[in-house]
Amino acid sequence: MSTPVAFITGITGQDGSYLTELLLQKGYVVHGLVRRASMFNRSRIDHLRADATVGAERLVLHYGDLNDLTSVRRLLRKILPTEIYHLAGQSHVGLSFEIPEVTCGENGMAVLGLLEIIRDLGHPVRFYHAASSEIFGRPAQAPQDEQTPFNPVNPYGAAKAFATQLCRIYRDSYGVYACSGIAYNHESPRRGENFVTRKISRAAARIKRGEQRELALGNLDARRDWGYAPEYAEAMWRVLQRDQPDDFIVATGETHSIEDFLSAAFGSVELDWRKHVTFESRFVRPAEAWNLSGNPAKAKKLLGWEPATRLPRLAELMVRADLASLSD
Ligand code: G4F
Repeated sequence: MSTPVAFITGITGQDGSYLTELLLQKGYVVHGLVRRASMFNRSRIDHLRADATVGAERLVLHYGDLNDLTSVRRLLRKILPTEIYHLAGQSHVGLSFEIPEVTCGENGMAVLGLLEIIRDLGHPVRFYHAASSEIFGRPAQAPQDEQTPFNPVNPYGAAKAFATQLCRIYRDSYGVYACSGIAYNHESPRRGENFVTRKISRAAARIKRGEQRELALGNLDARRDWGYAPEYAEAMWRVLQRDQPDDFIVATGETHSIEDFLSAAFGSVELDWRKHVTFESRFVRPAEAWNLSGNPAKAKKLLGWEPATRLPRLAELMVRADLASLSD
């Protein structure tokens, strides 16, 4: 069997880095798209680039941008990957209210552009689209499954809903192998510092070490279905290993409030979060999604995928990693 070749957009992000580790372990050659910036932002994959057992020919980075799909088309024609994982794009929901055009361009129109490239490629390739629970916004039913109607409440969710529907359309109309993994929140020590879980784990560690006193947050009543990111990277890979393309909910099925996460994180270092958390209105969004909890039954049945890590363990492992990085 020939060596599988993956192309990952968003390779330097949390999910991209875990997926790259997984695919390299499985013997893939991995090509990653990297956006040029004046500062390097590759810390999540530096350990892989430094790993002599991986080698420059098995992990190849290319400069490119979702706003320049002609260059992406050229790259894909040259690389001819067997699998494309599209993980890149503005991923902060709150920020999507501030920069809606960038958000919709990167999370919506870029997917359309990639589907068009794949349609013309003349080479069999499987496409994974990183969809989100935000497509459901304020759903009428909980938990949600693959049939739940879309009802996004922010520009990010609207762009993801548009892209998810386009994957279905290209699959049904042109036979493109395109799948959406409808992932609920997934966290890890590699999570960006402006997402609520990492903000909390970092603050708990810093407060414990005497480096911070307070943590300013927005809406504490919000509830989320939080899983562990490396397990979600495994689900992404499994989605593309089936003969027929399809969409899958990737979730734990359990929801918790921000207060629950605070209790677990601060409690793991014997701190009382109520003594440290303050409210800041700028972190409250113009509209909040609610009722988001995913039913992963289809992924369990057809992919053999099941989440293992949940709260409070998830919060504890994040705090422990932040404490360790503070003592480095
Ligand atoms: O951590 P968050 O910013 O994640 P959010 O908005 O749920 O989005 C994440 O998960 C989605 C999957 O369901 C992804 F599609 C998306 O790309 C991203 O990865 O916020 C979680 C909740 C929200 O309800 C927010 O209002 O936490 C609340 N929150 C309260 N205080 C805060 C804060 N969120 C942030 N980021 N910062 C706060 O200070």
